[in-house]
Amino acid sequence: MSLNVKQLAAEKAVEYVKDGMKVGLGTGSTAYWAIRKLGQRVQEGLNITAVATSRASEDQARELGIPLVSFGDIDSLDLTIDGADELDSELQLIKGGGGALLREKIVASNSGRMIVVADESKAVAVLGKFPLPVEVVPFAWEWTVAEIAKLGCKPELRRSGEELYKSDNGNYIADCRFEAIESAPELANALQNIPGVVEHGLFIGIADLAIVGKQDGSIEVI
Ligand code: ABF
Repeated sequence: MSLNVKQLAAEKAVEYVKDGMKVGLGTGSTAYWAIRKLGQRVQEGLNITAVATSRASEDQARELGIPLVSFGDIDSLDLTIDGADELDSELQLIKGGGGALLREKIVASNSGRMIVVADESKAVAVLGKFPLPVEVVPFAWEWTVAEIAKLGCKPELRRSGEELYKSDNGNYIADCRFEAIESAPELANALQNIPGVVEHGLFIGIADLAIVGKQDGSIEVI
């Protein structure tokens, strides 16, 4: 049976959670294992409060008895643990494959620390093979997507069966294939300047640590 490297990385990250912390819960199949482990620690007596980055993570946390608070109750978080679609050696990330990039960025940006949990397939030399998710408002999305394409990618609007996919915030997601992103900060800046772009999945200067699980059972900390 192959090793569950996502679980390996996620459970290591949960060791950073201490009593009394306010914790951001990520989204995706790696963050799932972190939430599961946190739930176990809460049942053993760990005292934390949490906010979630998606409805799915919120539901999982609630089922496990992790105390959830609303954003108005706290002004920041101590630590967020979340997955990524790609990460490089400078801790620049592509996120949003799960569609929760906007909420994930708000939560991570308001955290004292962000720990990324991933398996080794996510660690790359150059970002961009994974199509960069860009959240756009439905109004005039065709024009917004045409502007994004001018930055050198092939955007495709994400679908969910027959329908266009809608994020938890009611927006569309354009998955933008760049192949190789030479300067993530420049691209981030250009995307932010396009009206209609709500947020993009480049996380720059946000992550503090990445815990990468490997198939040989080891863990790399970046
Ligand atoms: C979220 O889940 C994302 O931003 C990213 O898209 C995804 C990673 O998922 P997984 O851990 O399932 O590969 O964290």
